[in-house]
Amino acid sequence: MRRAVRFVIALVFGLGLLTWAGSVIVHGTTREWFEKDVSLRAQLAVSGARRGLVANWDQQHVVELATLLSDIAHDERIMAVAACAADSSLLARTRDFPAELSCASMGIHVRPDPEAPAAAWQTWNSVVELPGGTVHVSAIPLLETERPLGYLVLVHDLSFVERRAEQTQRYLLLAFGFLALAASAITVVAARLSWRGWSNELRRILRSGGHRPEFQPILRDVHELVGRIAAEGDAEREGGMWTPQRLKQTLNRHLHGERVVVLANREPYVHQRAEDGRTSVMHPASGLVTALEPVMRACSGTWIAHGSGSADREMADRDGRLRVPPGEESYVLRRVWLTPEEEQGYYYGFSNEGLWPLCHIAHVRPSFRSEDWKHYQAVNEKFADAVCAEVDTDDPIVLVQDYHFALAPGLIRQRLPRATVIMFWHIPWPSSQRFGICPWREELLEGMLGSSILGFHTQADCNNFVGCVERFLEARTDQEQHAIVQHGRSTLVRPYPISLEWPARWQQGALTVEECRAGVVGELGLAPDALIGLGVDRLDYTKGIEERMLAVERLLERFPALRGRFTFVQLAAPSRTIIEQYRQLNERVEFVAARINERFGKGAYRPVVLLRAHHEPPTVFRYYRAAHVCYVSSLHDGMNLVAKEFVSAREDEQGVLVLSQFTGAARELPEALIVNPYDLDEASSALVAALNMSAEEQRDRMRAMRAMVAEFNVYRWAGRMLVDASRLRSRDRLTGRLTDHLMVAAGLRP
Ligand code: ADQ
Repeated sequence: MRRAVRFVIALVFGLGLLTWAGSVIVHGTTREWFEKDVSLRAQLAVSGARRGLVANWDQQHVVELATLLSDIAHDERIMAVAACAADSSLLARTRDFPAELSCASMGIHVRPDPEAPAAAWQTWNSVVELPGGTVHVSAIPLLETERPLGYLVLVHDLSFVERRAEQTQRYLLLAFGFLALAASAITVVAARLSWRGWSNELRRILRSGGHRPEFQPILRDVHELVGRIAAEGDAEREGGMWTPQRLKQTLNRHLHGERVVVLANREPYVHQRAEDGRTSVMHPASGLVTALEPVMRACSGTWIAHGSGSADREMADRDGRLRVPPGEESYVLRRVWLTPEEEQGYYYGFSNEGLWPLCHIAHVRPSFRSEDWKHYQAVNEKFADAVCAEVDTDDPIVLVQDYHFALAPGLIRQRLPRATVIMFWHIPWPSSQRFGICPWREELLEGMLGSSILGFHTQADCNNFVGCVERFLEARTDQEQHAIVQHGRSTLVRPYPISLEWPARWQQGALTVEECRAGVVGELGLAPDALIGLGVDRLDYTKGIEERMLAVERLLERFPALRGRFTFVQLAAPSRTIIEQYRQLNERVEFVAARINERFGKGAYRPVVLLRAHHEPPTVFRYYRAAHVCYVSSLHDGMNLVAKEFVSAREDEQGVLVLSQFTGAARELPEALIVNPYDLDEASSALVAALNMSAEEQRDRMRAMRAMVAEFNVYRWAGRMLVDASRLRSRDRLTGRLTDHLMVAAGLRP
């Protein structure tokens, strides 16, 4: 309270000072305006009477002249008027003309040089202090064609100007005073109603109401909620970069350090047995793993996934568990085993031949088979059971990942009604028209609405999802909360654009850009001054690899100077190779690469180097650093982390990103050269522009993109979802408690 009083006193004093300064300025200004006004009126009065004045302007007509002057003086503000001849003798004057003023004293101002021509005569205005008060005097020449007849002196009473200025000043003081009081009052009220003030106030109320024992449990929850909201406000205000430590703190602060359970099809570490019998660990080529693994290292908990590696079973315990990352062991990997039939139906069939093409506009027709659907349902059940086996509370936090598990949120909700389920959909969500072709569209939507929070990369994906729910389900959309309400439960639908850890783990101890480039040049047998283009993808038809090759072909057609100098290196990890469309893509990409090499290759020079293999992250990182330009040409992509990885690898602030407009990343990285990958002329123009771009422009663009990826990194992505989840948990706990108490009070529950 004392602080508030001090603040108000300071505010009033400050505003008072301002008011005083303001009123002085306003007084001067209003007075100036009034004087200008008076001068103008004098001019008008003279010109109105001009004809009569000219006709009677001599000693013979002094009576008529005096009458004319009296007429002019009828204006309430003109005190007196005098007519002076050209030689400054008095012709006539009104009765009240001040004796202190004479024609001679005015004349020298009207005609400073008596020899000067008539045109040089000038009107003179001045404020004069007289014993009776301040007056304004205007001496206005009277000319007849070019002949100066003399001048009129008009005396204005200025006391009204003073009166007006004082009145204005008074109103102004009043207005400022009122404003000061209102601002103080609003500030005090706002301060008291701010989060902190509000929470303190509520705490005070709670303390005073806390003597009733039946309210103790609910009050405890309200206390906790209020405290948490205040803490969240503090955290938001803290701002700054999201780091693993901050994510961990967020988890501790908001979720009491609860363990997070991740459910994803892909495991972060795959154990493979080579032909020579040795076991190795592989990091799969997957955007989901790239993003989520650093989050799990920061949060700890359990990652449940399909154990797909040939040596996975022997590296895990009886229950399929092991601690990872190897050597660091900060979280548990729980492997779930699938039969070949389950893998075929759930993974290759329904997920990758049905949902994947359904969600991507890449001109591949989705296939929906009921046997695949049955496997999909059964595997979702199996994983939901695994989640329940891994959790140690009845309200765990479960992060369900991607299109392989659309049914899992609903199944987990059935088993653990109080769980907080966050589902993140890593690929685009189609329009309702497109989604409508799926025979099990309602079941999929119902399953997903088992989530507490449903996240997509972009707002457009969220809108499409909400559109599908509105079209195919009976559910209410809560526009304000961005939520869907069904069966009395609500699911928040929000965009959380995914990103990378920052700085990249592989940066530590990495070779310099020059060393990386020299290494790649040597390895691939390129010319020392070679210009290197780069593509990095799973071999997937959504990534537009074929279109990328065609753009390179067009580039070499249009710009012959690049032949022999430009090489495009494509790292392509084989993916889903048992699916026919993927096999066909593989062949087409190989065919186009071979054709380009045949057309433009010469001697040892090959314009396209196709490295069809999985590469471990440090190798991919080395290629990013070696490249002059990285081309991401997806036909449709939820986000695309390759674009962000290229940016994160270039702390030298050089290198150009050419990016498809059909990626989620294009919305976040407008400094890339954004292209339509289907338009080969546009894409090849962008490639040549990238290769010719000045070092300064490269630096400016790369710097802006790096700032973006650094700030909106993957810790922030996870942190925002977890903070939203903690708010929901607090709210649900509170409403749950409240319902319990009301039921007890109504005698419906003992
Ligand atoms: P993906 O379709 O897997 O991800 P993307 O985001 O580009 O696509 O991530 C690919 C990852 O695989 C990158 O980390 C990349 O380094 C790695 N990779 C690619 N080729 C490789 C190779 N030859 N060898 C080794 N590693 C390779 C899905 C969605 C995306 C979304 C992510 C994350 O399709 O739109 O960005 O999930 O949500």
